[in-house]
Amino acid sequence: MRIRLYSVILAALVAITLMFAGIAIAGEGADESFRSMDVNGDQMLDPNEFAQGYEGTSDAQAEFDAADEDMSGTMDATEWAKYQKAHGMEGQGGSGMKSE
Ligand SMILES: [Ca+2]
Repeated sequence: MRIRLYSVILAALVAITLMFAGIAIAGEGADESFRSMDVNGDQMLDPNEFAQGYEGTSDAQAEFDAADEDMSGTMDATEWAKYQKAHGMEGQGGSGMKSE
């Protein structure tokens, strides 16, 4: 009986550990520039966060709206990655691999 209880607790601990590992991996997977712009750490860029990190010359809000493909009012890491790619910013300022 006692052994059975321990194995249940052990299984729960393993599940919790895996859950946190998954969260850590997801965080690491996000682009470094995205994470640095995501001031409040909610894994989304809002227009203010984007404007703060934006270094271009055109209107930041217009750029944000263009990048916000699903018009959700926030930019996720995928939309940010596409935006960077479209603007030749891929891997800039990050730890990405350089080709030669
Ligand atoms: Ca955010």
